[in-house]
Amino acid sequence: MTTFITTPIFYASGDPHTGHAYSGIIADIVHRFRQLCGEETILITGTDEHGQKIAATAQAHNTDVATFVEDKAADFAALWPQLAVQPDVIIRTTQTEHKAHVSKVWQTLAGKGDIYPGTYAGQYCVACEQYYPARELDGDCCPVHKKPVTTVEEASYLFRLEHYRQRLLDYYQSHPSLITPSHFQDAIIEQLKSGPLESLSVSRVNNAWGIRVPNDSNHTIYVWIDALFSYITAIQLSGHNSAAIAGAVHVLGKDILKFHALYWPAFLLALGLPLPEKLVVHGWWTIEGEKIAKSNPATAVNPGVFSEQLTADGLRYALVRQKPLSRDGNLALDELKAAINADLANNLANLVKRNNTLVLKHFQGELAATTKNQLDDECGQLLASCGQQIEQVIRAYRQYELYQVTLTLKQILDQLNTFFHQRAPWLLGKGQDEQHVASTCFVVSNLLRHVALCYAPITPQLAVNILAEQGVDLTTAVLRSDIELHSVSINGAGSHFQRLH
Ligand code: ME8
Repeated sequence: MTTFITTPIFYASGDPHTGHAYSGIIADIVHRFRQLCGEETILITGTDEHGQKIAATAQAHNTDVATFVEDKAADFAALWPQLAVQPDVIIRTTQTEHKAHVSKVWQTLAGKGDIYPGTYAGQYCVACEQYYPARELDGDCCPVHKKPVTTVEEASYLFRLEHYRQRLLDYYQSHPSLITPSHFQDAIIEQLKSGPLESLSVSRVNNAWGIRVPNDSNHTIYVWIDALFSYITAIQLSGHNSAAIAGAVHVLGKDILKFHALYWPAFLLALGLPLPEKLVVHGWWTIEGEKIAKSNPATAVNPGVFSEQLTADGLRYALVRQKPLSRDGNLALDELKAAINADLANNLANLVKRNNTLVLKHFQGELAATTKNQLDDECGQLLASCGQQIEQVIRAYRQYELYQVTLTLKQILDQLNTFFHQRAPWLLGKGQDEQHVASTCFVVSNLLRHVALCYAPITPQLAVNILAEQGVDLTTAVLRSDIELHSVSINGAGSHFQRLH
């Protein structure tokens, strides 16, 4: 079965920032990990290009809205290569195929009576493109943007969310790890248990920039219906049918949990479609304590700038190394640099270079295969302990615990460095015999090959370079949890990661 890893589709109302980059990087890491395990995955990202907010922003820039979203979509598309994020499908909600798909979805839902005409009155935040119940407001302000909401009462089509409440509850209760981390799932279950769900307003009368409601051109379809179904449009564009949504892993920020955990599965149930495999929910990055947001220019640094300063590998690594996925974290450049220098430059790249230099110098790059039984006890112990830790790394990847992945990889490298120093293979002929040195470098080389594979989803370029020196092609390599001991053939000893200043 194909797995579809998705990022949120980002509003084409501003420049990409590091919060967007983070979602893209997480999704790309999951995608690369699964591919490395031999699974078939497709990475989907895109831009959310309709709605009142985008039309107003384009107007404020004195730009025609179609041109405005075209430019923003191009900015997002240009960002991904700078971050080594490799999407297979970039979906735009202004695409013809998508608009036709959403109209069809609407007709099906309206035909079943799940969508019906009515009126809606409530407190609306234009920046979020959503109504807020009074209990979620911060005074009279939106809890996300901290800006006053507007009271809106207007004709609207409504979606009968309550009709699906029990089925949603049953589904979540019988699939306890659908949302990770689990406390987000607990919160959704509580909300589903707490009483009837209000019907959801799913059209707007005062917004011309959107997909028209079929047979009622006064209304446009609510941007969130439009946006969520882009996941399925993208699946269709990749040659699969809508039911393949069952294999979706949605990566998203906690700000948009409700849309993905309540509305999205309700729409899917209404259409008789299966529900996604997983929601991976992450926390927010702040800069000097302020949430990174396009509405706050001081925080909205282009992630391409960070990538230039830290390298794409460095930025990717630091973002997953600095905090557990679901927590919020503060982005401080000097802290990121310190972690990158300690872990990637010193602990990993430096060890690779020292080991490879010795193998080239003393063994012409070649070390014959040896079985575990032929190795001394110290080597055996190291292999056993690193083997267990590599299993932990793979398990953590599978559970989307990328922070744990980096911690365990760091522990492995600490062990490898300690082993290398204690065995002092550079003292060949000065106290260390050839057998001792050969087995030291043999074990270290083999473990570094596994370690580089484990790093590959996070730091792809660094992994490619390290593996190339062992003659391994990352595109055909498969990550397995058991340690295989191969003969070693080293063809270089480059400096793969320069310290950052
Ligand atoms: O919500 N830290 O788009 P959006 C971490 N179009 N991640 C952040 C972040 C931060 N400070 N700020 C934003 C939308 N993000 C809708 C989505 S999906 C069908 C429609 C990330 O441009 C995070 O993933 O406002 C968040 O959920 C997303 O960007 C919001 O992007």
